[in-house]
Amino acid sequence: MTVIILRLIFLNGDYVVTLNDIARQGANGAAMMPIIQGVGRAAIEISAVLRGAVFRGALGQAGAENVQGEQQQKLDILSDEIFLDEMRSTGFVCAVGSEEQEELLVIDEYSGADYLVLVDPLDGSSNLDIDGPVGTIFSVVKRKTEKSKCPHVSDTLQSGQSVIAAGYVLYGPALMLVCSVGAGVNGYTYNPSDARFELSHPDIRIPETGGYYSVNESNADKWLDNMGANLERLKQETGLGMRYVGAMVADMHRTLLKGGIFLYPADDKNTSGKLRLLYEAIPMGFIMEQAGGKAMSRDIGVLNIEPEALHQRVPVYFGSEKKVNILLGI
Ligand code: P6P
Repeated sequence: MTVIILRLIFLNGDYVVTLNDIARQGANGAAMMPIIQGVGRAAIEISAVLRGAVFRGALGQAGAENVQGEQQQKLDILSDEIFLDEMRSTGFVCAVGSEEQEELLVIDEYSGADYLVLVDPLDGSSNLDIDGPVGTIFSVVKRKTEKSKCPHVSDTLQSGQSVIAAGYVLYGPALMLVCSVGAGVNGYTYNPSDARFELSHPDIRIPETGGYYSVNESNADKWLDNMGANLERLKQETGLGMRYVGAMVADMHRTLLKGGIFLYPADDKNTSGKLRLLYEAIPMGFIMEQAGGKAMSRDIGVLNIEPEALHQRVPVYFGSEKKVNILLGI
């Protein structure tokens, strides 16, 4: 209490809520706060690298493919390294499963720690060359293997029901960190004058009305699961406008704040969908449901899918419950 009083004195009476407040949220806040603080440090470092990238020739492709068969951007690799380093610095993470790494990355110095983090370090990185928004997506699960044993990829194969914390960083005009430890969703914006994240969007709830539908409609003629007809029904019944950035974090953040629906259906090229279950669909689905929305994948809640592989892909339909139900005809 003394610390708070001192702050009130020195910050002309305004008590500022920072990421430290997470320690008071729900049953898992105290355990998750150090890890989310680590995500915040990584976000600040990655943001600085992105803003100076053009001057250091760091934009563009790295000349290698990731396990997804996608061209890696130089900044994908650098962001992955920064994120891993900050997870190591927390002392609470034993391993990281990353979009940019084929295998699970064990943090040797902390292989006995309790938690694993799944991450897409730089989501939507194809937007970088046009100075578009990109993001980092993460989720945290507790290990299943004994602490005396080496963490194993099977530790990551847990459904969204086992997620302890999840969230995303949005590198936009402002630097934002939106996260949940299972007690609702809060948005924090980096305040450069105080050099820290401060609560800017308390208790985010997806609006039931309004918003947009957000999908890459150029794939419509290839969609599976009758999604072409389903989307036409949604458009007819709701009259929603369309917005699409091509970076999941930006499209989902707009859906969360303005309402509507984000979808990436399976198609005859990506018959299981394009987005990755463990470090895109589950964390973003967790956030969507914590914000009062609905997160489906075909006919099952995305948080109920039992993962079978680290880089498994799934179709996603995430948004306000009413819009998801209209899309799926339920
Ligand atoms: P498309 C970015 O590459 C990503 O993984 C997501 O961030 C985004 O939602 C999706 O792919 C965009 O895919 O095929 O529309 O470019």
